Amino acid sequence: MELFDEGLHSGVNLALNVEKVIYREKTDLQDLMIFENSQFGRVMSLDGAVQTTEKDEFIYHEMFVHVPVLAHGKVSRALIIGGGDGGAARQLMKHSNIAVTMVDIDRTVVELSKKFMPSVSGGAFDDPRLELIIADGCKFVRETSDRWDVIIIDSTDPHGPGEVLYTKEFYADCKACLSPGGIIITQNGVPFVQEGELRTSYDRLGSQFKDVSFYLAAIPSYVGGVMAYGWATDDADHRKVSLSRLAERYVEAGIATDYYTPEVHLAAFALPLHIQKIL
Ligand code: AG3
Repeated sequence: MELFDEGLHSGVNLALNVEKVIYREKTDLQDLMIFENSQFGRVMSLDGAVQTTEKDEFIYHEMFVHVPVLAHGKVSRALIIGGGDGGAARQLMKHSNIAVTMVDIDRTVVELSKKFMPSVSGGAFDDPRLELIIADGCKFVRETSDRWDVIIIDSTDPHGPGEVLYTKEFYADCKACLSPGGIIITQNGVPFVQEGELRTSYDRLGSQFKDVSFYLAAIPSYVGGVMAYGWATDDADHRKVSLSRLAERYVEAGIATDYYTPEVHLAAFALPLHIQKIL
């Protein structure tokens, strides 16, 4: 049987059985593959790195979305940079009063996700509250004069095309697109194998925002242990939100989740010492 062999981190490879190739294409922008695996269901990879799997995407996307939205408490507009599979958009759509702008560079990812992994976006692309813009996210935030309460940077890792989405300049442009008290969340890799990336993001986000931190979740298809989400805002109160306040907001939002709970939300910000020492 063919093996998908991810060599994203030096010295470690993630091998997944390719039960069946569903789609494979090298676009102008990236090398894309969708295949079937008995543990993870359908798996989408870009440039040889797992991006999304049907079975564990709920963990990644619930924590990406509900943590900032419920910590903030008054989100009416959210911006997703990347996230072409529609997973983050689906989670945002669970909140009835949120309008979403999504900017992804590659229409192919959107179309293939809709076609071959429909549960990931779950109809989000057909929801009138979602505006999809196919463009370079970096250029978009530089040029827009719009404002959002939450910006979710759902990018690939900082190698190749995704690299610009980890620069100080990009974070500064994002900051200019935030409404007062807004929050930015980033995909910051797996600290155990991407220590340098955590440190760099901490410095770069820290140069722009008053309150910068990380929170953690284990995504089974991302090798190396827990993954870190970057958290950046000028309103330090969001991170200190109480459990009772979060629980109230969670019930009021009426969202169905399979990973997120208010308790998990607060616990995710507790950083093990070896991670604190990187910062
Ligand atoms: N965004 C995160 C990709 C991380 C890849 N890293 C890895 N395989 N360890 C993917 C987009 C999901 N919406």
